[in-house]
Amino acid sequence: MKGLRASAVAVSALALSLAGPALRADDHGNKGHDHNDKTPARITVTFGTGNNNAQAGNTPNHHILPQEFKVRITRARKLDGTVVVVPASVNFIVSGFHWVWVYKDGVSLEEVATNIPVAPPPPAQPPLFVNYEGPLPVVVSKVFAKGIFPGTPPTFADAGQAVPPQSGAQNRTDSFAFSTPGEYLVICNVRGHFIDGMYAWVKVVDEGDD
Ligand SMILES: [Cu+2]
Repeated sequence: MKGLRASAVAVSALALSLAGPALRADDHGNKGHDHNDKTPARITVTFGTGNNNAQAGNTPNHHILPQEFKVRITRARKLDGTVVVVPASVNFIVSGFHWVWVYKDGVSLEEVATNIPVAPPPPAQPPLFVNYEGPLPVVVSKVFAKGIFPGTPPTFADAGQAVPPQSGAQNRTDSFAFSTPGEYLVICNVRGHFIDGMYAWVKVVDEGDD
């Protein structure tokens, strides 16, 4: 009986070591999925630097911070012992009127930039959005995922005006999950914001890669 118990312990220790570093308890005693000392499993990204510092043109606000970052696909154990893949997670903190679009791995900044809709002669207004999904007609979209449309009815689009009365109604979190390694271009689909440099790169790696 005693011998049986010892071998059961040995087997479970072996199972743990086979499962790899993702399932080791970290310093806090958690079965950690986060490699805080290395590439994180999740990251918080500033998408627009707030609607409380409005200024002419607002160019300084039209940025994604950081502009390049790396996140990691991890593994976790379910209660029944099954090991599952946990996507790398990017949480965009969106401030004001912005629209997160993430392109598929392989889509370049140049491709999207050269497909910004052309502005008509004044006094006509330029298009509000970039809305590039690939050469027309689009059969398979080059967009990996889109965030919340900032003009969601009934009042979202006009609730976040930067001139008084200010409102935080448009401030939100858009969370994206990446299950496949690659390099993903993120833009703000608002045309003028993208022109101001509102884009970033997400590099997604799998456990063990760097
Ligand atoms: Cu924007």
